[in-house]
Amino acid sequence: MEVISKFDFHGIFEECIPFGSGHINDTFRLTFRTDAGVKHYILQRMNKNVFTKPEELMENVSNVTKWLKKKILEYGGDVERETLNLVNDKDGNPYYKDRSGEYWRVYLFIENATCFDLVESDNDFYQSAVAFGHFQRLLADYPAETLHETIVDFHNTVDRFQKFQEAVKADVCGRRDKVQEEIQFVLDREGLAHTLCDLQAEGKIPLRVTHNDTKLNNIMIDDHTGKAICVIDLDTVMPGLSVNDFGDSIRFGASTAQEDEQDLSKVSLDLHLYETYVKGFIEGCGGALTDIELEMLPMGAILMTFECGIRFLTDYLEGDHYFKIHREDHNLDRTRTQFKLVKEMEEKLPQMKAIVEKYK
Ligand code: ADP
Ligand code: GN1
Ligand code: MG
Repeated sequence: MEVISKFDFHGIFEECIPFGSGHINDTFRLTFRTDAGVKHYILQRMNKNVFTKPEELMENVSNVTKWLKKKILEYGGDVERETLNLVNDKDGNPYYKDRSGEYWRVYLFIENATCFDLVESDNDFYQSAVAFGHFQRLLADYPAETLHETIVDFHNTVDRFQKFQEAVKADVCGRRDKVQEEIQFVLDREGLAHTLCDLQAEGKIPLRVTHNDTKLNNIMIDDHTGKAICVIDLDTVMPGLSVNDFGDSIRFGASTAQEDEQDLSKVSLDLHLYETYVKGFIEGCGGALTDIELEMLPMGAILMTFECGIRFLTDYLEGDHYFKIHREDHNLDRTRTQFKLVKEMEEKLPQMKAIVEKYK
C-alpha cells in the first residue's frame, strides 16, 4: 500500500494480484474503480539482484518508449497499445524506491491482449515474428551509445560457458553428481559457444539495438485482431545481435512443449513453426538483414537454446538464485528441454538452413 500510494493512479483502489509468468520481476495487476468503469495497471517490483543498476535500466526504458511513441505516431498507430507506457510516481519519476530499497514501476495495462507461453495458432507466431522484426527496425537509428548495458555480457556465450564451468567446479549445493549427463552435454560443445562471439569480434556481423529477450510471452497479441501489438519486457534492450533475437524466439516458440515440460517425449522442434517465424521475421526486418545474418539465423536458434540451457543448469548448480522456480528441480527440467531442442536443431540444421534460403 505504501508503493501504491506513491503513484498517480486514477480511481479507487480495489485489488492487487500476482500476474503473468515472467521469471525475473515480480509482476502484479492493479484494479481501480473509476466513474468510467474498471481501470487496470501493471505494477512491477524490479529484480535488483538481476538488474543491479535499476536507475540506468529505467533511463533506458523511459527513453526507448519515448522513441517508440514518436515512431508509432509517425505511422499513425495507437501509442497506448503499441508500446509500454510508464506511469510516473507522484514526484514525476518513472519509478519509486521504497523504504526497504526495492524499486517499483507502473505501466498502463494493455487490455484485451494476451501473452502466450505456448503457441496456440500459427498466425500468432507469425505475427510475433513480424513484430519483433519490426521492433528492431523502429530502433535501427536509435543512438545505441546512449543505452546502458543493463546486464553485462548478457548473450556472451563464451562468458556463459566459463561461468558454467566455475559453477560446476564450485558445486555449492552438491548437485553436480546428479547432472553429469547434462554437464557433459555442455562440455562436448565448447566450440559452439564461440561461433557468434568470434564473428562479432571479427566485425563480420553487425551490432544493432535489439530486444534480447524475445520469447513469445514478451509480446502481446490482440484478442480481437490476432495481431501482435506490443513488444513488452524492455529491460534488456541493448546493442546485440539480430540473430540472437531470432534465435530466442525459436527456442521458446517453435518448441512443441513448454519450456519446463517434464515429459521430454513431448519436446521437439516444430519445423513448420520455425518456417512460420523465419518468414515473419525476415519480413518484419524489412530487408535490413545482411547476408551473414541471414546465413547465421539457424545458428542463432541453436546458440540461444544452448545458452539458455547453460544458464538454467548454472542456476541449478548455484542453488536457483537467478530464475524464479515453482517446484523442486524446476531449473533442471528447464535445462533438459533446452538440451533436447539443441540436439534436434543440430540434426535438423540442413532443413533449417534450406528454409532460410527459401525466404531470404
Ligand atoms: P519478466 O521480466 O518477469 O518476464 P515482464 O515485464 O515480461 O516481466 O512481465 C511479466 C508478464 O506481465 C508478461 O508476460 C505479461 O503477461 C504481463 N504484462 C507485462 N506488462 C504488461 C502490460 N503493460 N499490460 C498487460 N500485461 C502486461
Ligand atoms: C527470463 O524475464 P523473462 O521471464 O521474460 C530471462 C531470459 C531467458 C528467459 C527464459 C533478464 O526472461 O534471458 O531467456 O527468462 N531474462 C533475463 O525463459 O535474464
Ligand atoms: Mg518477460
